[in-house]
Amino acid sequence: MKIEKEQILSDNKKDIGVHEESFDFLANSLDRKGVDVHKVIKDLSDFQVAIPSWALGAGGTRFGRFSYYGEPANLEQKINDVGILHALTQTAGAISLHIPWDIPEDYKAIKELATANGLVFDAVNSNTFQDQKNAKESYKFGSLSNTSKAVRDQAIAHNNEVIKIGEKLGSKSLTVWLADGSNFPGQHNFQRALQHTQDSLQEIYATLPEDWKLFIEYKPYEPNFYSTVIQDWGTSFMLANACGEKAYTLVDLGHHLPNTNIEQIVSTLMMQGKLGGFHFNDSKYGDDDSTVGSVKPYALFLIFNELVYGMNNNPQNPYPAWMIDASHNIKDPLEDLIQSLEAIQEAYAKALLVDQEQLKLAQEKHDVVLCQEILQQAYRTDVRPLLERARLNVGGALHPIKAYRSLGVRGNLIQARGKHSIATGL
Ligand SMILES: [Mn+2]
Repeated sequence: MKIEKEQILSDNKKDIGVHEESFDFLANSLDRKGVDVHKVIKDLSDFQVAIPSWALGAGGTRFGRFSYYGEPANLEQKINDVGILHALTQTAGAISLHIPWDIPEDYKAIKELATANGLVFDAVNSNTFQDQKNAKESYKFGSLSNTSKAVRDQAIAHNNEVIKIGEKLGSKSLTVWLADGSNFPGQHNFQRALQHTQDSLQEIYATLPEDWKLFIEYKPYEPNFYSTVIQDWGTSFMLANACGEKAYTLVDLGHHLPNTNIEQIVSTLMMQGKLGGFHFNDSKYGDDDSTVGSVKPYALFLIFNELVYGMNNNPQNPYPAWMIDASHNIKDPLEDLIQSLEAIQEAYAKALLVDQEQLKLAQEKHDVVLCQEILQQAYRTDVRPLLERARLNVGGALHPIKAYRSLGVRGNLIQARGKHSIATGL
């Protein structure tokens, strides 16, 4: 199924009057405050978030998995699904492939399909957290950190293979997330596990093409419950530095213990020029894969405030690679992703409204009350008309969820693919 521009245009007509009224009201009031509304809208239109190839089917837990029906059964269908998201939101202009779940068979055809859907290939993701069919060695006790050289070599070779696949697609970065860790005290010699990981990452880094980046994720626990080898941003940062200037830390919102000050981590990494990638999701307890902005929207805004500050003030930090990293257990994955994209844009728009000059003055005067007022003034602004206008300007839907439903997308997908197609992935 492909959504045509005309379908979106005609769907938009129903709500255009209400949009124009609310947009004019907001634009006038922002204009009076000295906000360059056109610049904000342009920034919103330019902001593109990659969709991972594993997020398009229903996810599950160790207790079960419930299909959502009409799931994409192959890479072509996954690209089509991201194309649908992009057509509606004009914000999902990239796809991030997971290897080996989504190895293309015909590279030329896959690239053409992506281009036809307005998509580029973002970071490729390796997988050394599961054993693959016919694999000689097992990752049960770790991959890049394993005490066995044969296991480490197999994991390094896999990452090198992923880079080669990414090169053929036009990707420019490799994301490494390791499940490596220990379940019980005494199981690991922490120093040896970390040293092996560093040596292995350096070997992978050595084969990285000149114009590529290596992103290193961290996570405090899960699937191992006593220790994780790359447990926090400091460890990731240290490993990135040990690899070289093309290696960066990747922040995944779900990979922190409750109440961690993620905005401060973002700020520190950007100051050091080492924030390479960013994975969006939301959580209450841990890596819950909740819809972005559904639990802690104010925290998301504070994080975006630091991202915007860093993008404006830290030329030493490259433009980060953005991706949604969540699995969807009970919602229609496409609707969940639309909600996430909307929440990301909303937090970004609000962060763009923060009066940085006034905030700096208030900070220098130690006017703590005014500092909070300035942040919350931006946060409390209903920016949705700006998002609508940003989408409208580039052919997207005024209200993506509404359009998705009125165009009967899921029904069409079920009709085309059948009820019981299942996507590869989590
Ligand atoms: Mn992630």
